Amino acid sequence: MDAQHNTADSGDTELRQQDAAHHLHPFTDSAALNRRGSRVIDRADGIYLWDTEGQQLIDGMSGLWCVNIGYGRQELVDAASRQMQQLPYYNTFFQTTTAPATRLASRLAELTPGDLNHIFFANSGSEAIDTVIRLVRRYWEVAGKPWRKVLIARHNAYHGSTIAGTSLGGMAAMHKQGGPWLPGIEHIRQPYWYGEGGELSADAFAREAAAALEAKILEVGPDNVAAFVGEPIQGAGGVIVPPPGYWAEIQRICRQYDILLVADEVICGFGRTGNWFGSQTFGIEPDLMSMAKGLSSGYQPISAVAVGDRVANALIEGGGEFGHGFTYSGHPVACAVALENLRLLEAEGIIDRVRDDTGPWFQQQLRERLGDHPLIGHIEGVGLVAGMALVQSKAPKTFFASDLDVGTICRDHCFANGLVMRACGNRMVLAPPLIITREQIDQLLSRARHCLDLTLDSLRALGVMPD
Ligand code: PXG
Repeated sequence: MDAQHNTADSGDTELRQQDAAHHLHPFTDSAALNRRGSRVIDRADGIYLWDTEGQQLIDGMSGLWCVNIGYGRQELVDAASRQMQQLPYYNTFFQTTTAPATRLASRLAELTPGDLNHIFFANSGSEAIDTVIRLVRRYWEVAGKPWRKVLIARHNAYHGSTIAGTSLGGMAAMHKQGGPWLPGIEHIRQPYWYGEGGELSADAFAREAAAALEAKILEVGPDNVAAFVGEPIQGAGGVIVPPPGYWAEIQRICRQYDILLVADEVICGFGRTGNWFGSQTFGIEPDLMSMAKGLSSGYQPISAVAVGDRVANALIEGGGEFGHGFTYSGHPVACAVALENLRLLEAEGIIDRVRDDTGPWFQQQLRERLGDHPLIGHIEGVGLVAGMALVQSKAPKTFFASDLDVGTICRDHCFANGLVMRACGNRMVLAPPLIITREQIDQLLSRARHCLDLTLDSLRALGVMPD
């Protein structure tokens, strides 16, 4: 697991030394990384990556859930280059705008569901989440209920890693480092049926998991709650797909208590689930929506918050100056690239194909080809995103002890054998670029099956699985 990369005669030795000496990586145990040396990713095309040692990898994670359109699109390079030549930067603070920022706001207003007609730009998903918190609290001040401050989110949710994003997210490991966290944030249980549903049917569990929201609202006091925030599918939490009925019930409860509903679409947005947004897949109409990643397919850092008429009009008509924004809000190069990305996603029918063809094929093949593997307890997913629970035994359902790091063992086999598949605890997740073909899905799943076999061998060698 901790094998050195073959650095002996590679030209990367110096790069690895510099990396170990000077580069602090995100979400990384630097000591462990530096013992082993970074893998240097060098180039990419379509769904494939190559490292500097010449190994080809299928990128089963679209980078970090973001390269929806795949690598190597010259159109996006050209859009950036044109914009950089014409106007590399101007801000949107001083009663100014740029054509790409305004056009992108207008396009997003068209694409987003319901009356999400107003767009605030930022640069990352975390900043979009900070913006959501500032917007909803400001909204209630302007609406004459400044005591409505509390945001409710879920355990095992991921909403970024700024102070606000970490506070709102429900990642226990993150909360253990560097608090105190933002006050006025509450968490409820996640809708993880396979892991936490016990003997309940999916329907009954959906009702019970949603009822936790109502219970929390009553505990906090309905008039103190500003908003509920949730990912349509929890991505970094391991691809937790809520059982049918959950989201409808969450929306009903929010409406009943007049609580703003926020969908964090940073992963689900831009085709991942077979519609433009996960909210459409789950039939909800949020009051606000955060988005990033697939907005530019990762070719530029950009994020946005779509704001519905109710909140936006209150702020526009009664809010005066909103004291929030970033130097690069609406960066013209990022907006130009995002516009071109959205144009291509639509013009090439990429999202329709995920909904009607490659998404269903991926889901069906996953179950058919991996479902019977001794390590796979359960597979859940929609479109081109899926999560698989690794289990010690299927019946009775027995999860691995978390300190075994079974997910990491599997991930390392994948990396060594030409596949990027991410581990979230003891769940393996896949979210390949949306341009993946049926043949490439077959190739991906063959590699995944092989790596699961290698993981089983490793676990047998450790005496954790029977021979
Ligand atoms: N919301 C959601 C739903 C996300 O998935 C963010 C907000 C924050 O976005 P930024 O751009 O600030 O990273 C995310 C990001 C992983 C992983 O390993 C997931 C994310 C980021 C980094 C790693 O699964 N999601």
